[in-house]
Order: sequence, then structure tokens, then C-alpha cells
Amino acid sequence: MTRYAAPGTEGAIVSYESRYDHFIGGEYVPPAGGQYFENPSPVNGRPFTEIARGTAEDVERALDAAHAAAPAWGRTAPTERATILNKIADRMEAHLEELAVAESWENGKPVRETLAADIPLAIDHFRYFAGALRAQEGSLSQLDEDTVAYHFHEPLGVVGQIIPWNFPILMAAWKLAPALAAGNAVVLKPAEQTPASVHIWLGLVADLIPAGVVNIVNGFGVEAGKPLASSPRVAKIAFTGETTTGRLIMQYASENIRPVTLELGGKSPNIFFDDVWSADDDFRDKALEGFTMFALNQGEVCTCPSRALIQRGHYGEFLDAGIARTEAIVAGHPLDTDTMIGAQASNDQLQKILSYLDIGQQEGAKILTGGQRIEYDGELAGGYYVQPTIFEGDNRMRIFQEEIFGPVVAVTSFTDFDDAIRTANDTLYGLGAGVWTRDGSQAYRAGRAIQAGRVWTNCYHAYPAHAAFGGYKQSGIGRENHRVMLDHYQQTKNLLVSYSAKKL
Ligand code: TXE
Repeated sequence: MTRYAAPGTEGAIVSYESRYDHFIGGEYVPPAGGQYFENPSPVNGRPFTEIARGTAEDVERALDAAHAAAPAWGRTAPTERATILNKIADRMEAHLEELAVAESWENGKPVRETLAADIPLAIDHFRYFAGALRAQEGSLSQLDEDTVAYHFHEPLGVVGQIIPWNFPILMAAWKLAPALAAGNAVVLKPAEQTPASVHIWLGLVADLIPAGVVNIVNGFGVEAGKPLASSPRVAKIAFTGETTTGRLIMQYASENIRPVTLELGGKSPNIFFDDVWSADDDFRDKALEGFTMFALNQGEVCTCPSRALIQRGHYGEFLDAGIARTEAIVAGHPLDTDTMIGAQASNDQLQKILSYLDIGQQEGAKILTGGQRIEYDGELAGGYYVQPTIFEGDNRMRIFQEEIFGPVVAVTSFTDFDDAIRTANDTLYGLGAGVWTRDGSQAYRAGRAIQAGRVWTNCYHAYPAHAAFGGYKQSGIGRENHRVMLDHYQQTKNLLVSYSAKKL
């Protein structure tokens, strides 16, 4: 086991500035309103830096800088933009541990995940879109002998992006890499809970990016996010966050007829068919690991498999094994490489989870394991920790219908295939789902029948850059990852040309 030194202590590989301003036009700019807010680490609840509190005035300044930079950036050759994206990836790779510790310290998640997943996936995102950009082609249709329709991809210009706190650097990469590849300048607002990680990232790569192409305005949702999403000076808004906030973003953007992509909440079903239990040990073990994925990232994942549907035939055996497996999840210091579950990202989020632990019990669900806040002494005292929790109940309960966004799974049983699909689809959401079975036909039919943008079959929580990701129903609009993202950040220009000398 390795324990990374906490920022601010001897041997730390991450050091924070005492405060972070906005990053506008290639330089740090103090907030127009002169105000800052404290940024606590969920590891111990103590503030470690201050952040500029953005307002509409700061957003306007950032939009000025982005508009000044956008035309030249949009005209750069694809190879040039791809080279910059690859350099960003290389720089991140050279500082992987630093980024991983920063992401853990600010979000509370275990460093073993940020080292193995968050940061490598973010790096890969820049590389993937560097490649996708170079492979992108326009098209030509011949309308008749002398008439041709050309289709070009053009950047949108200046786009606004608002990201959440559950994967601060990865969410920034998911948004920035395709937008920059597509030739846009960006104004990005990080979540108020986790802005410093984005600034640590920026400190490593800012010199690679032309001034004004990436602008960061910190601050709160209504104060800084709303002016960005409402501005007629953005050509598009990309948002990840709660479904209710997504609805507001759509309203703001509709005033100016601006397109949105929304990546919102989920209540993803994880379906375990009977044959999982009778399969070989390795497969059963893999499925049990898939069951415990509800606690990955402390459950703060929009695709958290927060509803487990287990078929009746082996319900009891599977669940007992799932409980044992859940109880073996190692909780502890997020900067220990052995830790599997760390802190929730904020005190608000911790309180929300604790309130759902009460709601579940009040509505008659049974806690099979967990159910308590973890209060450590010493270094972790004051941090936001909660036990992985398994509830047993039925799908109409609030804990089955509402996004808790914590390490909490609600378990119920099903009789047959149709019952599984009916229960899986009985939700407002449609982001992710898991299907576990050895029967290929059953897996295929379930995958097609579940109303969700991503159905993992015999795996879960994999996020390769080249697989399209996004929601059905109230889980969102549009997709992230995959080269289709370039289309989301570009518009199509059609030139319809007659080469004929004949009169019209
Ligand atoms: O989300 P918000 P919160 C869910 C999860 C969580 C709940 C609340 O269930 O418990 O949302 O989290 C900005 N105009 N998810 O309150 O408010 C905000 O500043 C413009 C799911 O943090 O949606 C932040 O940058 N912007 C999710 C971002 O929106 C506004 C990830 C997300 O905050 C705004 C996070 C406004 N009016 C939370 N209000 C996922 N799908 O991954 C807020 N913001």
C-alpha cells in the first residue's frame, strides 16, 4: 500500500495556489465582483484554497476572449489542432500522478481509481479526438452532370460548457477534447465543488493552447452558469448534471434557439439472470463484482447501477454473495492505494444520501448491509464518508425511482425476461443498464429492449472514448464520446454549385 502525501503536507506532489481566479484570454483574471469562496476537501472537510466567484460580468469577459480567439482557431488545419490535443495528452501523461492526487483530494475518490481510470481516460480522450479529427471527411454529392453539393464541417464558434463535480478532470476532458477538435473556442464553468482540479490541469497545459481558446469561469450555478447558458453569444451549451438543472438549461438556451447536449441523471438497472449463478466460478465472480459497482466512485456516477434486479431462482444465494462482496469493499483514506471507497464529494451530497437512507427505511425497504455514515478520527475527521448500503424493496419505492448518487443499491427480484424488462424500464431515466447472463440470445434481446443509451453486457462501468454515451428519456439529449461528438460541435455547410454554362 502507498499513501500519497496530502496536499499541504511534506512530500506532497500537488500544491495548490492560495486562490484561483478565472482563466480568461490566456491569463488569470480576478473576479469582477471581487469575491471568492472557500473550497473544502471532502477528505477532511477543511478548505484548502479559495476560488473566484464568477458573475455575469466575468462570463461576458470570457465570451469576449473566446470570440476574439474563435475565428483563427477554427481556421487552423486539423493536423495542427490534432497536434495540440496530442501534446495536451502527453503533458497529462507525464503528470499522471499529480493529476490523480488532485482529483482525489478535491473529489474524495480513491486514488487507485484516479490513477487507473479517471486520468488515463481523460488522456485518451484528447488522443482519440486528435485522431477522429484527422479522419473526418466532408462529402460531395453529384446532383446532375454539372451540379454538385459539397458538405463541409464548420465549427460552431464559441460554445459554453458546464460540468459537474463527480469526475472533475474527466468531465472537463469529455467536454473540451471534442469541442476543441471541432475548432471551437470554449467558455467552461467547473462545478463549484471541484474547480481546483481543472486549474491544476490548466496549469500543466495552458501554454499549449492559444490564448482565448479555453476560458474558465468559476462559480455557482445561478450566478455564473445561468449567464453562460442564457447568453446569445454562445452557439451551443453542453451540460452535465442533475435532470432538474438540465431542464433549466434547455429553457435558457431556448430563448436564443441554441442547441444543447444534456447528460443528466440515471437510475440504472443491473439485471442478473438465474444462469449467472449456475455459471462457472469466474463468471459468477465477475457478475458479483458487477453487482458491487454501485459503490464505485462512491456511487457518484450518473450510470451508477443503483437498481439490482435479480432473478428469483437464485435470488437468495446471489444476494448473500453480493452482500459479502460489498462488505469486503475497503473503505478508508482516499490517498491510500488500497482504498476502494473514499469520501462523498460534498457535505450536501453526504446529507442527501443520509436522507435517502432514512427515506428508504420509512417506506419499508430493508437495509441488508451498511446504512450508516462513517466517522473517522484523526486525519479523516470531518470528512464525508458513508458505508456502501444495500436496500431490499420494490421498484415503486422512491429509493428505486430517484437518483441518490451515493453508494446505495436498491435490490428487488424478477420472475422472467418480460418482468425484468418491465421493471428495468419502469423509470423516468434511461442512461445505463447492465445485463448479466451466459445466454447470448437473452443478452441481445435484453440489450435491445432496455430503454437506455448504454447497455453493458457482462461488464459494467467501462467508458472507452470510441463508444457513444448518452441518455434516453429524461437522462439527456445527445451523446458524448465517440466521433459522433464532432458532429455535435460542428454545423454542416452545404455549397450547392452549378458548373453549367447554361442559363437558369
Ligand atoms: O447538480 P447540478 P448538483 C445529480 C446527482 C446530485 C444532484 C445534485 O443526483 O445529487 O445532481 O448535484 C451548474 N444554470 N448529478 O446540485 O446543480 C452547477 O454549478 C446553469 C448528476 O451539483 O446539476 C454545476 O457546475 N448552471 C450528474 C453543474 O451545473 C447551473 C453529476 C451541475 O450541478 C445551474 C452531478 C443553473 N441554474 C450531479 N444550476 C451526472 N449526470 O453525472 C447548477 N448549475
